Amino acid sequence: MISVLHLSDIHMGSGFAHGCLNPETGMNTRLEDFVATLGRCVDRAIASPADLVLFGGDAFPDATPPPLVQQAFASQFRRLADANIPTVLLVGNHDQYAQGQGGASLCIYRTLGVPGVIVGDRLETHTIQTANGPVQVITLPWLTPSTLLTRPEMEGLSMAEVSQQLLDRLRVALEGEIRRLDPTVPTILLAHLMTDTATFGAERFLAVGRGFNVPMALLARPCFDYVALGHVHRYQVLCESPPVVYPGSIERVDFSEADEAKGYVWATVKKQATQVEFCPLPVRPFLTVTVDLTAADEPQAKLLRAIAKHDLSDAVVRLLYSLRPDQVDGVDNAAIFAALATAHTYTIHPQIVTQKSRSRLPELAPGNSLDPLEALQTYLNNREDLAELATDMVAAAQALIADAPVELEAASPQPQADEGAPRAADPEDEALRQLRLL
Ligand SMILES: [Mn+2]
Repeated sequence: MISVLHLSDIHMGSGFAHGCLNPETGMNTRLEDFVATLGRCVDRAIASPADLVLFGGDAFPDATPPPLVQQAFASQFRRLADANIPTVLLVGNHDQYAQGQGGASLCIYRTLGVPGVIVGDRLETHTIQTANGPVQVITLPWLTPSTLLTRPEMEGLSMAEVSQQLLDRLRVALEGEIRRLDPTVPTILLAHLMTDTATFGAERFLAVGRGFNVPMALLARPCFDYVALGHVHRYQVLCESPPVVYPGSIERVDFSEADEAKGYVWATVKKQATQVEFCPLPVRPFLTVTVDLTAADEPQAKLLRAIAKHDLSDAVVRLLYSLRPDQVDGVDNAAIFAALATAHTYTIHPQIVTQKSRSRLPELAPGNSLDPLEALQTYLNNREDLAELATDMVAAAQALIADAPVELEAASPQPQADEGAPRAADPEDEALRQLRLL
């Protein structure tokens, strides 16, 4: 029986907008959160101890983390090396350069020859000697079309055809690894991918349209005693036998993960009899307070009451409230700031509700849901001045949605209260400016 600590999607260095500067350390508090949480995983691996640590990929937001972040990450994994706990670092999509081969942010550990650290940047089987016997780990990093196909091979193919070709090649390559396995030794598949049955999380916003789905039939096979996955940020068990598990991200990357438990998986790996346990980590709460003031006689009092209902201490808070233009004078920002003061950090997002914006585009009201292209088309139908550009805009949007290497993370997913240049003539902006939030 081999004890395995399986964690994934660390994304260290992301979400700085949700933190603040710690004056004592000079570091962003969210970086400190991520380091502390990773530290708790390493503490457990050393204390129990684990025979093996598997990291499922996505160490940083991109392949070129700043030295401070790289160092914070390395100093935690160094503790595993010092404790003689073998560790496999798998390369996820965020760890790869958008162009070219190799050079992933994690390859430095192989270059330096860190004892006991294996970098999984290609499909390969590693036989690892642990304190409780040998284990075989097949590493399957994030695949892009260029990993398995040359440019001439892809020419003229649709995205669906490229995905099919990729899957065919993956199937053959994986079969080759499986045939060389020693059937008497427990085997783990460690892979960074999206399966066809996973529930989506924030990862789909972080990397749009670059991947393809791997069918569960390719993963949930008796030759594997445990399938350790990375990429999806929400913890989930996709198959019981063998266990196929996403441990999820270890910290909340953004508000879309507000309600998810965060943690790692402790697996006791045995031939045909692996047991898994999810171990939650105490991570910082993300809290959204939503208030509709449009029908309130005393908007300020209602707003403060709504805030008071929540325990804000140490939380990353966002306050969303809607009000009519004539209520703007009834809101005192200083009192709101004071009411939010116990939060770790907060952002305020007032929305002015006017008859004009309601009647203008009823199709885009909050109650309706349209896919992005329909929403764009609806918008364009209402903008005669953009008629000449409309076809190009729709085509560009289709291209973006289908295949563009667009990293949405650079753009803040939540509009910040102090963001954006005010447009002079808009009465809504004028009202917002009165709230001193533009
Ligand atoms: Mn990923």
